[in-house]
Amino acid sequence: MKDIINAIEDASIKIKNLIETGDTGKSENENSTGDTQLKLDIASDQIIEDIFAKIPSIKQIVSEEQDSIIDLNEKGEYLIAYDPLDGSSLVDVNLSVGSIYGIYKGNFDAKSIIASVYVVFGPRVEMVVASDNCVKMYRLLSNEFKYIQDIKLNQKGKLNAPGSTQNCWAPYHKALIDDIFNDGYRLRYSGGMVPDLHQILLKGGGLFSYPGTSDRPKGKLRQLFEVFPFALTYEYAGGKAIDGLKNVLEVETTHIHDTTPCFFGSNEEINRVLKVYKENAE
Ligand code: AHM
Ligand code: MG
Repeated sequence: MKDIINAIEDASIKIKNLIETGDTGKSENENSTGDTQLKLDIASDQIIEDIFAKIPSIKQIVSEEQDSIIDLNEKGEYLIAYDPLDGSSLVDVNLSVGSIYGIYKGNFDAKSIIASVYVVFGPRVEMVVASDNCVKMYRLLSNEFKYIQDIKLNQKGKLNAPGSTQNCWAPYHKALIDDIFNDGYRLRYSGGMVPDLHQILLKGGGLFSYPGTSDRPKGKLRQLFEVFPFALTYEYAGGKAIDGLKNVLEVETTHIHDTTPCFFGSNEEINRVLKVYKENAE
């Protein structure tokens, strides 16, 4: 596993340079989800693939930016699903973005995730590794990632990050979000799930939601590349991640690009979501 973390560190230093100097324009291509790829998406995907291709312990990789799984080493132990540059459309307005990696053993599904890593590219570059039941944060200092702290969530937080388009929310979801604000929670939503979820983790707790909506009943966020890796991080930090009705790490994957509604947070906020969603389940 150490070789994979080292590879992610190397890729992140290259991606940091790409973000600082690269062209933020659109490419001619669409990815499997139908999003127009930015040149930055394609270039960061290539950086990661080239680096992972040299690691013998990696059996297969799959990227949010690719249509299918790439076989690397028959004898490799690990499968890695990654989103090379999540929130890439925020680079041109100079907001934070991130990379997300889910490390799986056996299959690309929730039951098989064993570790996850995300990297935030903001005013500072930070890497958060969830493995062996703990969450550790590192910071890029003089071109090396140095350990800074473990991350633990409180039982309850103060931040609310409600994703997607409000006019597509179910009425009970809107009522839930309104109630949370009426209890004094502060709005914190940048449109990049990496910095938004990182903020909730570091400020002790709160709620990030990306529900199923009238236009996207299964939400927007992708299971393998985005949701399962962060679900593991939140669980290991002492919080929870659900799809509304159950632990999101019980959601079945039928296709590598499947999406799911998702809620990440500290325990009190997640229990609140569960109560409302259970009362309103058909
Ligand atoms: P991307 O992978 O195309 O960058 O999309 C994922 C991003 C997440 O980072 C973020 O939470 C979400 O899309 C924001 O979507 P919305 O603007 O619908 O709230
Ligand atoms: Mg993404």
